Amino acid sequence: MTMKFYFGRGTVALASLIALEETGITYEPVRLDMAAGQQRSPDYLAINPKGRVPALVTDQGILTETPALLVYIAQLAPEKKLAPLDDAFAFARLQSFNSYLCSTVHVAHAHKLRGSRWADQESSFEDMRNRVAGNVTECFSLIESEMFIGPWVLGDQYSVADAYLFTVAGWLAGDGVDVNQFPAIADFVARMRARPAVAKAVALENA
Ligand SMILES: N[C@@H](CCC(=O)N[C@@H](CS)C(=O)NCC(=O)O)C(=O)O
Repeated sequence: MTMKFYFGRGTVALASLIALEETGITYEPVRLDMAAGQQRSPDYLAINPKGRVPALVTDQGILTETPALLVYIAQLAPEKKLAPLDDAFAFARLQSFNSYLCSTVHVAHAHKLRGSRWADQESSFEDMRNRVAGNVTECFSLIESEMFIGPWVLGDQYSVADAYLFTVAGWLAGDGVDVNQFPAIADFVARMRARPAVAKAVALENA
């Protein structure tokens, strides 16, 4: 069975889309119209009851959550070395990095447009929006100074964590944060754009 990958424009699903393109595996990309709320349609909720992207439909079942998808995709093509599969410590570092993006950086960013997840009053949304640039800056300062080894996230070996960092870094401008205050990340983003798999994934997002 050909895997189906559900994604939306401008979402975290770009990370898994890049990873899929890096593997060269055959899959069917399905783009949802997020602005029209297609992620909450009954048809899609039957695939992912969370009403979010990404979702990957495999012959064993459906996978959601970016950190899980990324290591799964890496393991589908071990010869591409998209994760340090035979080094327990390095693999844990990959998971640590991806978990930080998922549970802290993405959540900090989501306070800009998705305040209704946490509060009801318009004044609360404004309060949350006002914290986004500062919180995201704090996260990226830590990534730049402590977590990112270079030239890639884990050092010399390119991995799925790079696809994830590239995706989340793509939200900086919209969050009111200038990527150029993080020189290593700005250089990383430019090098990522030059990768054919990244260009293909970005084109699929915008097609
Ligand atoms: N923890 C999930 C988060 C997925 C998520 O929040 N996706 C957003 C797009 S970036 C979404 O589908 N939002 C749709 C909505 O909230 O209606 C992951 O990392 O995959």
